[in-house]
Amino acid sequence: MDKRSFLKSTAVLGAAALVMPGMLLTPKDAQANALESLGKGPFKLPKLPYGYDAFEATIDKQTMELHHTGHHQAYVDNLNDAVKGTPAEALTVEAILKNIKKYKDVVRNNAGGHWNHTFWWETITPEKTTLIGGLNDALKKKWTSVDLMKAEFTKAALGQFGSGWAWLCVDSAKQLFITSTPNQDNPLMDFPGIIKGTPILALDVWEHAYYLKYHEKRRDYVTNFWNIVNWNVVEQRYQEAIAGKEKK
Ligand code: MN3
Repeated sequence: MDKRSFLKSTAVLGAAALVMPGMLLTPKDAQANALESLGKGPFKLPKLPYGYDAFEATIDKQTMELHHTGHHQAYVDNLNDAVKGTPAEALTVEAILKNIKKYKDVVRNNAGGHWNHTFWWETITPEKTTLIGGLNDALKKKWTSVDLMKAEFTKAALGQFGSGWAWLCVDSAKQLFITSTPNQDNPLMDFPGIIKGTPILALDVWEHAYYLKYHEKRRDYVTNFWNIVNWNVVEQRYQEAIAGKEKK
């Protein structure tokens, strides 16, 4: 290949690598987008405390990377766009969620998406953690055994038709309960149809969270999820919830 045709083919490849709307992002494109959008509004994509390949046995690297730099980044960007020039720009996500009825659907979907994913990254860990302490006792008191709690949670995760989330929460009477929400709704939202509570554990059951590895087998994904739960974080959230501490 001479220099001219080399340059020509490189230019064609360069054009093909541009991200067009609706195209499936490669991890590299998604990362470039993520870097480019940093600092463009009050809401930021959190850095993860582990590598994208940290969960290979449960969640593959490509899914982790696209989920973080593609999907979560999009919720952050869309939320920043949606609140631009409004008083919500100065609020925390929690404050927006608490009064979500005041906002348009675009804020609800993207504030929910941003909060839910931030919560989700903190819910999982590649390190082995053990369920001990006050939450362990409370789960057994409520469900007789931790396995029965997991069974009810799995039912909620599988029963959520289409995209959504399954949640383990603490209610205002400090009691544990399990629920699910569609789309990017969550139990912090003051919205008709949502059972309100303080989430302590969540599972993303959107297909984007598991489809590359599990395809239609959502049950296998839910079963494997228990291997990566960060019980230290879930215990801490439980203790804060029963102490009445919540983020403003
Ligand atoms: Mn997701």
